[in-house]
Amino acid sequence: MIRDAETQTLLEDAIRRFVRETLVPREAEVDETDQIPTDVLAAMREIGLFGLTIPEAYGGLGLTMEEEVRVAFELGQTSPAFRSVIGTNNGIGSIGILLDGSEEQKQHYLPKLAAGDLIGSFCLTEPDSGSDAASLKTTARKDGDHYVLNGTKRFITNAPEAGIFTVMARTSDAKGASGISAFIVERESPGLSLGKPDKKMGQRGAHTCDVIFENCRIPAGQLIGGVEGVGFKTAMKVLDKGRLHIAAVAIGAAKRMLRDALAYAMERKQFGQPIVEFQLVQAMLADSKTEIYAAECMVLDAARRRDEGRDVSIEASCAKYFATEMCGRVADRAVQVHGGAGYISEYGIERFYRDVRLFRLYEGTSQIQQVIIARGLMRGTEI
Ligand code: COS
Repeated sequence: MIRDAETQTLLEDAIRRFVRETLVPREAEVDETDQIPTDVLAAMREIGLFGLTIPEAYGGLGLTMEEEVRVAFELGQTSPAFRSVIGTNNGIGSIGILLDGSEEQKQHYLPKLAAGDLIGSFCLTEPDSGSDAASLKTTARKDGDHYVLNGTKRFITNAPEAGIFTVMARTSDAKGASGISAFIVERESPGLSLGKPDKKMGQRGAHTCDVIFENCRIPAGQLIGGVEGVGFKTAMKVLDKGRLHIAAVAIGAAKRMLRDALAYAMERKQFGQPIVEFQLVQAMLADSKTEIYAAECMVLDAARRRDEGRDVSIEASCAKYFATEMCGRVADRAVQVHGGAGYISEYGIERFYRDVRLFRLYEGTSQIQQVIIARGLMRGTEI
């Protein structure tokens, strides 16, 4: 549904207030404890953050892509750990079901995901299959009216908290993408276990770990959409949308870091004046603003194209590539503007510097986005 402009503005204002009043004051605590406090999680549930993108028919807010990226510009302006906790339910943990699931699967799982009563997770990456996703080795063997899964999935976001997993696994000996199917696997399935939580560089409070399948039996009805062999395409469509979302979050984070750098530069005095008066500092601020603006225009354009029903695979990769690399440059400049203060935890900018590094890696590295864009050009994508 397309909200009227006034309702959308109210939603963005409410999220902006929630970010500034409720989330920002708890950022340092989340980084130190590696946990999102339960009262914050409850407040996120209360204002509907887990179901932003799930259609209203299934209990969510049903945001369009443009509305979603505008909300992500706001949510991005605090620790990405908060966004990550709701990220899978709004993104990679629900989109596969939404795009390719049967009506029964949607009705069974989406309302619980939208309410935040169930956490969804996405299992594509494996120890030997990262960028080359079609080389995955996890198998799902049909056994009567069940499938039996074997294999290990790696770096799975929100796995420690998840109640369901969208799992890509091989259902035939066909090589590459065509042998892959997608399943919904419940946490309590016999033969499913979790590895130890990963110790990450940043985004503490958002948890990842291995998901291990050892003769894990699931009912055959858990095959997404009831069709074998199309799971890789489901995963790619999920990532097309996810990449636009990550691009928008990276823009939010860049805005926050620029705002913090500007505030510091106006306050900090050297050589008898605020350092913001020095043109070399001004250049870092101006370059950051220019690049943020460019990325914002890209993401909004790609989001509008997707809302028109167009294929945005290439635009999503362009947006993710540019916005996340831009965010890395802004993070680096923000630390530079802070000088020594940028390197100690008190000012928070070193935490952002660590947190945003992940944007250039997950949901496809920058180099994978370049590959997708270049292949598109070779196939005739409009220049
Ligand atoms: N939407 C729909 N279908 C798509 C698609 C998309 N965006 N991208 C590819 N496909 C289809 C192709 O059309 C092809 O179908 P046909 O065999 O019917 O022609 C099939 O999927 C295989 O595509 P392709 O040959 O391009 O696959 P490759 O193995 O060459 O690799 C890349 C494709 C590199 C793009 C893929 O492996 C990838 O995205 N890797 C990164 C994975 C990633 O982001 N991991 C992050 C962790 S998950 S959070």
